[in-house]
Amino acid sequence: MAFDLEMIQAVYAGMGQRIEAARTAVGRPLTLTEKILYAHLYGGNVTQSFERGVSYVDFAPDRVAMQDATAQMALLQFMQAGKAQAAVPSTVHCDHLIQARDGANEDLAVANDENREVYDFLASVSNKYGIGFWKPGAGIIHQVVLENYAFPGGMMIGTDSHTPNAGGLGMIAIGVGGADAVDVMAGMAWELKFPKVIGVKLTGKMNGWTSAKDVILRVAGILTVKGGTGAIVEYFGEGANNLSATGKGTICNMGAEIGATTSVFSYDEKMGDYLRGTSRAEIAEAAAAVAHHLRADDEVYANPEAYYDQLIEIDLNTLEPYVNGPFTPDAAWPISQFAAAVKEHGWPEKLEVGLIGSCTNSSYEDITRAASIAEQAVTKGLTVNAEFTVTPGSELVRYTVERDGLLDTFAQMGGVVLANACGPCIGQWARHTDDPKRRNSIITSFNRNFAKRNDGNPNTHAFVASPEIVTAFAIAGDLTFNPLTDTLTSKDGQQVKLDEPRGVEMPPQGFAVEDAGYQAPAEDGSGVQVLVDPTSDRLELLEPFKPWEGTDLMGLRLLIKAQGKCTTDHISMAGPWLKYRGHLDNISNNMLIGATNAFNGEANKVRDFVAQGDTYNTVPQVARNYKSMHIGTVVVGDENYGEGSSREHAAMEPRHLGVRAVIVKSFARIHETNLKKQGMLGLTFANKADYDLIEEGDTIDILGLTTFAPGKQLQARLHHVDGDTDLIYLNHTYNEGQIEWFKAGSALNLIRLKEAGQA
Ligand code: MIC
Ligand code: SF4
Repeated sequence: MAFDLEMIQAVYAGMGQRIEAARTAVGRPLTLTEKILYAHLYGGNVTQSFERGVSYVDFAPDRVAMQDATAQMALLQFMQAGKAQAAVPSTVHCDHLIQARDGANEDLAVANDENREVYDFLASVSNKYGIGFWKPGAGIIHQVVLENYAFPGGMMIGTDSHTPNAGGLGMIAIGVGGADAVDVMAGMAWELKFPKVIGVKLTGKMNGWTSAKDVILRVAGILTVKGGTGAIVEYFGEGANNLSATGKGTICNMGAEIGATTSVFSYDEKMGDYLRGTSRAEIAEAAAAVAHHLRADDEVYANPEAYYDQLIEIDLNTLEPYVNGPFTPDAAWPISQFAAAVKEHGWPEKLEVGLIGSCTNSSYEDITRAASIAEQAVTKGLTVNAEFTVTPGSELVRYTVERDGLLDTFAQMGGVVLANACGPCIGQWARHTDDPKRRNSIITSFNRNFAKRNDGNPNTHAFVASPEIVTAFAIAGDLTFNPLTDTLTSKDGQQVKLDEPRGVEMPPQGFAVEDAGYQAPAEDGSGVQVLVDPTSDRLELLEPFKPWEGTDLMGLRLLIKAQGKCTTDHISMAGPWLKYRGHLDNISNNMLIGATNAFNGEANKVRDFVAQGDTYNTVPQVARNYKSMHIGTVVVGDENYGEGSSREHAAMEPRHLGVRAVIVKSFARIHETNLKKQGMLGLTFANKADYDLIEEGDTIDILGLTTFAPGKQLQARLHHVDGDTDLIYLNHTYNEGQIEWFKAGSALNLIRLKEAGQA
């Protein structure tokens, strides 16, 4: 599992000169984001300055990480690229496919059995292409990356939207779709629009019940789910230096929920502590030696308004704990106002389950703080009124907290320890309930709370908070409880108050683990066979998508006009569907089944205009019907379409089922790129009000494609059922290279043509 010290030293050795060149090119002091980005230009030399929010830039990330649910598609694509080895250090992490039901050991055994074919596939592809493989049970990708691979000033991409977690160790870590990972593993440039930079200045020091999680819950309330789009969030100020590296990780992790490209902290002693504590003292030393490169220039901190595109200030002294939700992570309630909000909105007051852990909140510090509350359930003689689960982020953390007696503490309050995996966070939760449709409330220390995400029940109101707040709520079993001010009645009738949480950043006896779960790849993988059974329902080799036909697209059918929130969970649901992540045709049966049809307010019920008798059917079925008649389709959507996950299935499924264009009011970054990579048209209404012109039964022509060019609008002609037509204008963000992807049918088609010397 050895981290790559030489690679890291090489990054540091080149940094000074590149940053100096960047400062000259840009002509002003640099933010930390700019330093790291300019130090990672593809080709190395800094010869020009780039405009934030405008220039497309080629980067050379240091690493790639993939989790099992996205790695399947990423590696199926990589296998088509014709390379012998991954060009940069890369890892695969088996974390998403383990279903939480009875507890860690039982659930892991079931997962190993049920997913054997997929795990064997991932292990053998990894072995063949020089990719490190973390077995099921080793932990959640982002926690394992933080413990082993993240380093200050580095740059990585990961096929998961919470990859930014590594910003806690000062890394620019960006969530992408699998096709992007293929570029980097193939040794090609990875392209990103040079981001804007949002500064968040943290002053003061947290106290009492407030934790790092509350910083990001508050920021989410300020910026909303789309406020970070196209930007990197850079945290600084004395308050930042007081936060543990893992606390910083929590903040960066959940930056995904505001749409940020990533989030990052500058190097400080807390990062040094964490690196030393996780057996990487050499990196701490190397980083300390270049610490001036691992922070913004002094002028930036002295006058932040002048250098950041937007500035937010948060005073940690007065920051309250937050509870965010339900159904969206940016509905932020300070704890002092939460009970009133619960009453006012009529959310179910009884709390049924509290769930802690996940990639967001699994550190030693998190566990100790939560345990200090759990302990009081016993010492103060309290009844625990909700179910309680713990998902450790990694085997390293789990082993260590078990050794230190903390898991026992949770067990004593009735907690169930689940496998080191995503579990309930991604709907891998066989929730014990008598009625899967009941209105109910749960609270988690995870990051997302979209409808149906955890247990598939649209009536589950999921709230997000810190682990210690979740634990306190689980004891109370009541959402109107405020642990800071309210008392609970003990078993012997006393009114008792919970003491403030106490945490320990790093284990006093150090981390320990018996088997971390890592498998190194073969030195020479050329002889390794990767087998995919042609009859498998879990894995399917990919067929290249067809290139563009060279004409405008005439007579497309409107498949669905989606209304309101349409996240990747709505477009390609997770939970039970995760098992088809390596089989494009099978997983396509979940396409857009969660999206609300604007014409009838229902999910997964759209009109089929070519079926016998003009009927309604499910979205995938209607798409298949049009496809079988060679009729292309269009999906129309609302704001921030495709928010949430990096899963490229949300782009590949529509591509596979014949959707040609996705036209929306606005996109989330990763999803927009995923559409482009798969050869789709991802377009936005030039005039957002034109969304209202789209009528049920429309056929749509997409015009202007023969002169498709960067910055030049396309048009759509809408043919309504009553014979009327409308001509509307569509914006796009395709650059020259991306237009080539569209023409070739996908980015991968272009790579393949290039490998074969035909492009
Ligand atoms: C998520 O949190 O939504 C996931 C599941 O980790 C996804 C990745 C996936 O869909 O496989 C993400 O965040 O990118
Ligand atoms: Fe896993 Fe949840 Fe983290 Fe996504 S957010 S990586 S599903 S734990």
